[in-house]
Amino acid sequence: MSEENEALIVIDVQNDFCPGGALAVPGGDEIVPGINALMQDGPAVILTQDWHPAGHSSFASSHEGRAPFETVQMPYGPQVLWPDHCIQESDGAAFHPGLQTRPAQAVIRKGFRPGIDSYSAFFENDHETPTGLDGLLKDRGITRLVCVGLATDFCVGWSALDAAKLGYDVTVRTDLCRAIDLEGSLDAALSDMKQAGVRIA
Ligand code: VGL
Ligand code: ZN
Repeated sequence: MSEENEALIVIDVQNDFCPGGALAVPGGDEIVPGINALMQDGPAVILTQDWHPAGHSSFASSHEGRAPFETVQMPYGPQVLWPDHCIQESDGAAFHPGLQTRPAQAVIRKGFRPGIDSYSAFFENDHETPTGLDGLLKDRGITRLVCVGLATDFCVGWSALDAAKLGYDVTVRTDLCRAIDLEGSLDAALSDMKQAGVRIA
C-alpha cells in the first residue's frame, strides 16, 4: 500500500496522444496497463486532461502560414504549435478507453483558456496562472508525487519541474511515460528534471 501522503498524477492519457490520435505519442497506449496497476496500490489518484476549445492559440491552424511543430512567440513566451488536439468533448479528448478512471479522486482540466496553453498540471504556460492542483494537494497533506503519462518532455516534464519547485518530493516513472521528442526535447526535459531534484525511475 502507498502512504497517506502520496498521490499518483496521471497526465493526459487521452486518445489524441495515443496511436491513431491527432498528436500521437509513439507507444502512448503501452503505458495504460502499468498505470492501472499502480492505482491499485491505493495512492490518491489525480488525472489531468488536456481540454482545448476549438481554435485554441496553441494550434498551428490558428496561426496563418504556420505549420505544426513550429515555435512562435506568445505574450507569455515561446510556444510550440500543435496539430488541433484534445478539443473539448471530442473523442480525442477522452481518456484512453483502457485507462481506469474510477479510482480518480479529481480530474484537473487544463488548456481551456483560448489564449494560453497549459502543459503543467500546476501552472499555465506563463508559469503564473495556477490550475488549483497545488492547493488541492496541500489541503490534503500530500507531499509525495509519482508522475506518469504523456508526454514525458512536455506535460509530464513541466508538471514535475513545477512540483519540485513547489516543494513536493517528485518521482517520474519514465517506464510509464512516453515522449514526443522534438529536437532533443526529451534529453533536455530529463536533464532539467534531474537538476531540479526530480527522481527519475
Ligand atoms: C501535450 C502538447 C500539447 C502533452 C499537450 O500532454 O504533453 N503536449 N498539449
Ligand atoms: Zn494541448
